[in-house]
Amino acid sequence: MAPFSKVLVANRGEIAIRILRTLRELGCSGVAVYSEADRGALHVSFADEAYAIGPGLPAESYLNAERILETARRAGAQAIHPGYGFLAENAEFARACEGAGIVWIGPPPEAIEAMGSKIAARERMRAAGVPIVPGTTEPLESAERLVAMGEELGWPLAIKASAGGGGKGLKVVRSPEEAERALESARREGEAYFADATVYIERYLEDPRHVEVQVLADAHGNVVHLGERDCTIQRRHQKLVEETPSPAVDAPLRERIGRIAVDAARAVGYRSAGTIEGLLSREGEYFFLEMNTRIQVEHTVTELVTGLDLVREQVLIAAGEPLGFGQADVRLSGHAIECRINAEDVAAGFLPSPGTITAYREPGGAGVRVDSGVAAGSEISPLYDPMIAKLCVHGTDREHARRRMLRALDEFVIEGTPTLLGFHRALLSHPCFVEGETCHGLVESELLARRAAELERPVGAPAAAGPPLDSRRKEVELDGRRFTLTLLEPEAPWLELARARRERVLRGGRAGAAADAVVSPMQGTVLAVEVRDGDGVRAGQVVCVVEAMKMENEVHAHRDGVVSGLAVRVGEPVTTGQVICLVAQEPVEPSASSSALGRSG
Ligand code: MV4
Repeated sequence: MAPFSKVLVANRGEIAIRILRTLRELGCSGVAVYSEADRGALHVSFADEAYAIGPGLPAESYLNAERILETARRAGAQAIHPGYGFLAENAEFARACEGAGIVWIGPPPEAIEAMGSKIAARERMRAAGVPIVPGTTEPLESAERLVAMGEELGWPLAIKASAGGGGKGLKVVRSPEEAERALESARREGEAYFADATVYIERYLEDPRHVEVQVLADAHGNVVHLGERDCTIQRRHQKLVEETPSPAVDAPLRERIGRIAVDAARAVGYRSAGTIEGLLSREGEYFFLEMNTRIQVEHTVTELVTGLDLVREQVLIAAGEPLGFGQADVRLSGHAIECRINAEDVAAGFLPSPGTITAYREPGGAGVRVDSGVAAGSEISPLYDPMIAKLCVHGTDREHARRRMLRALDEFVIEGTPTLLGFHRALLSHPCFVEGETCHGLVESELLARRAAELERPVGAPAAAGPPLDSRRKEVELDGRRFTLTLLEPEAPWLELARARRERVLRGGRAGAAADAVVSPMQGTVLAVEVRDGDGVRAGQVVCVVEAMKMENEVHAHRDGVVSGLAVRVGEPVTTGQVICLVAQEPVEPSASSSALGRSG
């Protein structure tokens, strides 16, 4: 018997498809919804029925609670699965579903709320005996209090937004001098993104691992954990690679953090699939960070080592069924790794690069799983997350899985937009990853970006250096044996011009001033301007703060000098490559060199 006759999936892309697949296996009819921009999207054709939820801003369609509920009623759906993002952690929507007699395939709204405020969640966990990172469990009111906490706990400290999560709004404060400015910035960010300037303090742990524990809880008081996922490899709090088991967790530690996760879930009366996020310090201490009250992007690696279908478990739990197994039945087998294949340009600082996928072929074979929402001809829209696919592999041990991932990355063909395929090839073959270290700093490094660019090219194509050559590959048979030839021909003359123009744009567009120009590395809005014309600045000093992708990004002076031509104001938009100001190196007389920059302090 199917647990529900019909279920609406309030999401798009790979996760909508992933949920629709499970619904099909369960014998439930699957209903898709789609925005105007997603009329031709793949998830629509995976469903038994599909409904438009435009008009309105396409990005906001999947956030339109009323419209989605109305669609569920119209379609006769008995339940709604929210996937991740959008309405997944919206307690009000969960309540509205239940109020409308539609089953919410997710946790109780009270559990979402309890974990929504990070400060309240910390207090709740502390009271339940769950270890939290040392710091405050009430709002931070002043820079003086921050300085006092630094004296008590030791520097550095972390300031975090109570309404945030996933590291959004995290500021590191390394000394009392930085307190005021960091607090101001953290508050501004909290206000801008969550309409809540409430912040709190934690001791800042150096070089920690991000280790999270998957839990499942049913409506009958059964709670089990399914082991951990190591998500240490991230960039600007965006996870890039996840794996299980963690290279830093052995069986006794797994049992300990598993128990912590089960305690945390019980403390908020949890039900459904959820994740306890934590930090594992170099000394082996484990601290609760926050709980994700949803199915996560990286749940797939847990599925590979447990053999479970977590979405199936969510649906059955929502239908009131008890878990069909206990903790002792959970067997973790082998090692799984996930690489997120995003449409991002590593060379341009992981800039999202929407566009049309012109060619697409997924890898396959033993131990390979691809979850994707695209095919050849699909548009990667600038309105949504630029993730093209999740590439997961399963092997007998970590090294087996790593090599299998490298093989699968080589099989993956995606053309039309830059992707992270080259980045993952570079990262997974780096000794740091091979050794299972934290790789902090490596992800951002110029070295890896260069290596990634080399590995993005088709196999056999020349790297940089030498005269520009256009390469084309050709399959030939020579005396009955197959060869792949790489034809190296001079590139078309216009390509040189196009490249020169691109470089000019990147430098700020004004040839003479190019070396002086501080340019915006991204499109966004100016949140703060920290310098004035005539100011002396040091290399690395903050010139302005640009908000993009809901994150604050500091734009720094690239060298010592004096500011002129300041061309931005608070609240104004800036585009990628736009000149923010010039930092000219003044002719410095030998005797006056130490005072030439006097005003920068
Ligand atoms: C921290 C931290 C150090 N100390 N909190 C939080 C969410 C996650 N996305 C990053 N977070 C961090 N919180 C304290 N008190 C360092 C990070 C962090 C991090 C942690 C593990 C692995 C990679 C990381 C990358 C950046 C920041």
